[in-house]
Amino acid sequence: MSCPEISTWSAEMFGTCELGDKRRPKRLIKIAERIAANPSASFPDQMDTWGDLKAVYRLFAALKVTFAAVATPHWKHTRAQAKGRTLVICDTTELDFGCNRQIEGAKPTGNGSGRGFLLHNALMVDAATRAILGLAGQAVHYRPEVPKSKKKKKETRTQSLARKRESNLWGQVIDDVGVPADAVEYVYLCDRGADNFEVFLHLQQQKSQWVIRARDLKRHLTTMDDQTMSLSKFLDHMELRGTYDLHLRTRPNQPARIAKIEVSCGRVFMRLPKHKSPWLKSQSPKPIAMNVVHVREVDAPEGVEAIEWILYTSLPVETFAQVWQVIEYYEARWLVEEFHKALKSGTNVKKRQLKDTLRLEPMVALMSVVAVRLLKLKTLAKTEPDRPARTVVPMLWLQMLKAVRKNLHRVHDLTIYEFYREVAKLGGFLGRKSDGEPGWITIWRGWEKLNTLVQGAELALQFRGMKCG
Ligand SMILES: [Mn+2]
Repeated sequence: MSCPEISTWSAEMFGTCELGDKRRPKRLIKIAERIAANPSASFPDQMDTWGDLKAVYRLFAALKVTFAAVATPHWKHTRAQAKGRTLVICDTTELDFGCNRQIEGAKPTGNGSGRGFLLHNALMVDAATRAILGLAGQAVHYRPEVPKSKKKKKETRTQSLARKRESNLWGQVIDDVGVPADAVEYVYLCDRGADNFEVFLHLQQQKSQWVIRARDLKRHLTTMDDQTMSLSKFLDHMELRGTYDLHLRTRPNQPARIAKIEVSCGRVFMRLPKHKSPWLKSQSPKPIAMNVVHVREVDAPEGVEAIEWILYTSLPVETFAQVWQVIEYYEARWLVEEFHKALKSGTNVKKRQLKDTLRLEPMVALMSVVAVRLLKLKTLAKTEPDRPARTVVPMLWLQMLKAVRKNLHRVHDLTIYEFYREVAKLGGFLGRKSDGEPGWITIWRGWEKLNTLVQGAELALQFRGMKCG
C-alpha cells in the first residue's frame, strides 16, 4: 500500500546504498516498503506479483548486496542523529534458521543444535528522552564448527587469542561507531559478555564512556593505594553510598516485593591480562582507571534470588545523583533485548526461506532496519503517548481498526498509545487493569490481522476502480 510515511522512510534508509548497480537501491526501497507495511508476513505474501517476489530473491543473491552494503546508510543516519549524551546499547543475539534446512555457510548456534549466525548490535538511544535513534553499527559472526571426534584437539592459548573470537565483536563495532562528534558523548551499556580488558581499551581509544556489568569476580584489580586484590574482595572495601527501595512487580513464582537496595562505590585500575592477543600487544596499553558500582539487595526473603549488579563505569560517581544515573542507564539495557524481539518475532527473520548465508545476511540487514522502525513505533506509545495515531499510521488502517473493534467509536483523535492497545486487543490482549502493557507477540498478531483487513479493503477499492491513496 502506498503510505507516504513508509515511502519517505524507505527512501531515506536505502536510497544511498551502494549495491553495484544503480537500479538496485530503487528495488530495495520498493521491497522495504512492502515489508515494512506487513513485517511478519512471508515474502510471497508481502510481494504483489511473482515478478516482485523473484526480484527479492535476485537482489539478495547479488554478490555486491552484502550486509554492510544494505545497512551502512542506516548506521550513518543513526550516528548523525546523536545529540548530547547518547546511550549505545550493545549485545549479541543468535539467529537460528533451523537445523532441518540445508543452509550453505550456516554455523552452529545455541547448544549446537541450531544453524545460523550471531549478530552483534549497537542500538543508539537518546540518554535524556530514551528515544530510539537506530542502529549505529552491527557485526556478523560465525561460531566455529564443533569437531565431531571426541578427542578434541586442544587449542593453545596463543592460537585461541589469534583466532577471530566472538568476544572481538564488541571491539569491532565500537571501532566502527568511532569517536563521537563535537558536543556528543557516547555511553556504552553492555552486559557481562563485555567484561574484557580489550573492550575497555577500545572504548578508551574511541573517547567513549561506559557502564559494563562485571562477569569475573576473581579478576585481579589494582586499588588507588596500589594494592592488588580480587574484585570480590574489593567489594568489601568500597564505600557505602546510600540505600533505596525498589518496587518489584509480580514475576513467575515470585510475589511482588519491595527490595531494600544498598549501593556502594570504589575506584580501581583494570590490569592488563596475562595472555595478550596480537592486537593487544600491538597497542602497548596501560592499566585503565574506572569506578565500580555495587548494587545489592539486602535482607532478601528466603527462596528468591537477591538482586546484585556489579558495574564498571567511566562516568563520575562522586554524588549519589551521579551513581543513580549510572544505575538508571544500565536499566535501559533491556531496550536492545526489545530490538532483538522486534527482529525475531516482528519481522519473522528466522523463517525466511533463503538457501545460503550469502542471501541471508543482506536479508537480515534489511530486516534489522525494519525492526528499528517497529521498535520506534512501539516506544512512541511510551515517549509520545498523546500524539495522534493518524500522524504515523495511514487513515485506512485506522478506519479498518474501527470497523473491526466494536467498542471503538472514533479514530480521528485516537492517540498512539490507544492505537497500540487496540491493535494488541485484536491479537488477543485482554487489556484488563492487571494485564499491564501488551507484549510483542500480541501486537504482531493484531498487526497481521489488521493488515489482512487493510489488504482486503484495498482490493475492494481497486475493484471499484478507485485508487487507494
Ligand atoms: Mn549478552
